[in-house]
Amino acid sequence: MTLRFTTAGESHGPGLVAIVEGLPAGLELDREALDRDMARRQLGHGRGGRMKIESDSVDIRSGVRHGRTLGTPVAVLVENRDYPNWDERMNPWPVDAEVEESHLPRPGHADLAGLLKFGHTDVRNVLERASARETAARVAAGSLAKGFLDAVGVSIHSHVTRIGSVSAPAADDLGPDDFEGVDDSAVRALDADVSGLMVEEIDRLRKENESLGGMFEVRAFGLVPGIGSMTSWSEKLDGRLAQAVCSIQSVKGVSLGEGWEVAGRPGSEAHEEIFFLEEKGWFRETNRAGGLEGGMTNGEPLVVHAAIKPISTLTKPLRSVDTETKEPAEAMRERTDSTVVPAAAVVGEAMVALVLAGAYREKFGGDHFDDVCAALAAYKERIGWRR
Ligand code: EPS
Repeated sequence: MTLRFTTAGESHGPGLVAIVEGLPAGLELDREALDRDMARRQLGHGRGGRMKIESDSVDIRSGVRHGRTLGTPVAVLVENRDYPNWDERMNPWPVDAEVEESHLPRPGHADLAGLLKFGHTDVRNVLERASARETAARVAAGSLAKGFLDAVGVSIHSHVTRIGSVSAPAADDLGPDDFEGVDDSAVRALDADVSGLMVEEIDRLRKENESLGGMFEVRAFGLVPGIGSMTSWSEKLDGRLAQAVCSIQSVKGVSLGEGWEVAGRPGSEAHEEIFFLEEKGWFRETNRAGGLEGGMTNGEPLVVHAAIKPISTLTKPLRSVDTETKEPAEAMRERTDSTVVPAAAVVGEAMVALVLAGAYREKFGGDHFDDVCAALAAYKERIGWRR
């Protein structure tokens, strides 16, 4: 048993759908936590006009009864409240209106490669699905995965570590409680001063018609060792996490723990020495590996970093080419955000949760949630895990 999910939906179509398969039966879901995650993804200084239109809520269409999972596929629907404004342009059926095509691909977007690949003439046929609006469905799916993980003692948190040229100071030993106020920051940064500087940076660059990228970090606490496997490339948890996080729109880099930093250090300053105490069991005093060794969790907190490029829709467009005339032209101009790094961090939590929940399902199996708990308890007993 694993956890699988897929999403469907266009940015300005009628709505988004996610189907999550593989949750055990009998898992109690927290409706407020689901709503909270959807709202958290919509926060963040630097979002554009669209967020004033949408207020995302999750409509569960299957797989849940009276607040508990049935062990069957869970289908969720997130409506696009902007759709009535796009009814003619995005209607699934032919309309009695002239709908203008867009022929001005944006550098950095999926527009041109998608147009060539699928043989479309209208850039909209590509951008609608490439849009980061799709992440609303991922967060809905991820929130279900988080619910499962929470029930087995794993919590997932995120914060923004960089926006444009403003970076947060490195904070190595964060615990779950350190993330309590992070959603109160306008940019989901942990430090109030840094948060203020990031807001200033966004405002300054927005005035210059620029967009901004940045970085975020996701941490997971409470993982047992041995999730994932060193046995095959496809089982390695670090590879699975990197793929999942890199699949988030605009993410261009993923590092695990101090992945980039240890590349330049001697081995003696790169690894986690191993300790054992009767009352504590196995433990480490450092976590440069970000909780992963050999493609498996090692029982320390999981730490994932992602780097995001600036949004490719610019209010001062870059040079492009009209795909019909082949003449030089400015890229298309659309309503847009200045930065999405705070929202992307919440999406990062969702993707990490989906990978971890899948790996837990593979390791501990079970059709009912009680089976999962029994298998997890037996495993902890066998390895002498005391946390
Ligand atoms: C997006 C462009 C903007 C964002 C959108 C992602 O939408 P619009 O083109 O309608 O102004 O607001 O993100 C969301 C709608 C969302 O819910 O996150 C893009 O091109 O990726």
